[in-house]
Amino acid sequence: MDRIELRGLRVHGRHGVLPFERRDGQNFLIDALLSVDTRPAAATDDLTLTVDYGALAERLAEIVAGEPVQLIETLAQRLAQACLDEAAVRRVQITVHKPDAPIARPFTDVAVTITRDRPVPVVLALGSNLGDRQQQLQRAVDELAATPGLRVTAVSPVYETDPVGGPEQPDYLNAVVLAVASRPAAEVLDRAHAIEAAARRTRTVRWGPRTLDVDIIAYGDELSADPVLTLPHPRAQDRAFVLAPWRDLDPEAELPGRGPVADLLAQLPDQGVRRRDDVTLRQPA
Ligand code: A4P
Ligand code: MG
Repeated sequence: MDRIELRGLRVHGRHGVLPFERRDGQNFLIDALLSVDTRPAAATDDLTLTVDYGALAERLAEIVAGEPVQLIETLAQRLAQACLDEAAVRRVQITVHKPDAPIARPFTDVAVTITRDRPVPVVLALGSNLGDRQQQLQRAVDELAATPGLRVTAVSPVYETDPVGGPEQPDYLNAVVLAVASRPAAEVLDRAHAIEAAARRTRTVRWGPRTLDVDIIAYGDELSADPVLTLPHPRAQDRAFVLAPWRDLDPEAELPGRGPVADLLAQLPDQGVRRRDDVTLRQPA
């Protein structure tokens, strides 16, 4: 990811715990390091596709000069949020320096640095054809929802589906989960693997396919050919057991680089996917 760096933005503010800090104020120095994909802007020479650092500096200065807070941690969080409000910013690192802080010893600087990621919409597909299928899927939903940095926003209807590929095996239950991630795709994949591993540990019958499969169908509009994490999932467009529940949740959904989910689904032959309205998954609060 490319970076845009704004360093040493100096602004007078009144943040701090002590009364004289509120009364007299002091200078704060701000570093904002923005991760931005600058290629669309570079290809078109269009400022609106990147970050206008002049405008952003003004916005950050307003926050530093504005409502006083006690902690530079709080100030850093507000500044990070303002940077993420810029559509092109994927990740931001903010450092707030307070070189005149009330410290009773000679010192050169005191600072807080935080890193924040833009929340990214994620589509996950769940499948199970072994053991208590509904319970495996529910557990996967619960564990995804309990994952720090991942917020589950919707859980699809459940489909009973003919197996696609592989040896002869029982029918699957499949569902799709929509979430918002504030951590990188690779960490979401690690978590998906950990949830699969946990399900495998409770397996009672040692045969055939899977108690639980958790695939990442899409992570924002990211495209990746990496075999460890291919985005979008390389077989999603061929699979009614992924597209049908996803379409139920979001009729306008698009598979990045491949087009509208409803259109992709309409082009597929009948794959034997039956919606099971008698089987529902709970979305944890
Ligand atoms: N990997 C790469 N990209 C991704 C991604 N976007 N999401 C890598 C998840 N994993 C991804 O996956 C194999 C490797 O793919 C991993 O190391 C991962 O880093 P796996 O889950 O360990 O193995 P798998 O799922 O058995 O292999 P594969 O080829 O991914 O199988 P599929 O494609 O997931 O198919 N029929 C019905 N009706 N319903 C089903 O749910 N599922 C499968 C499994 C077959 N037929 C089915 C169903
Ligand atoms: Mg898989």
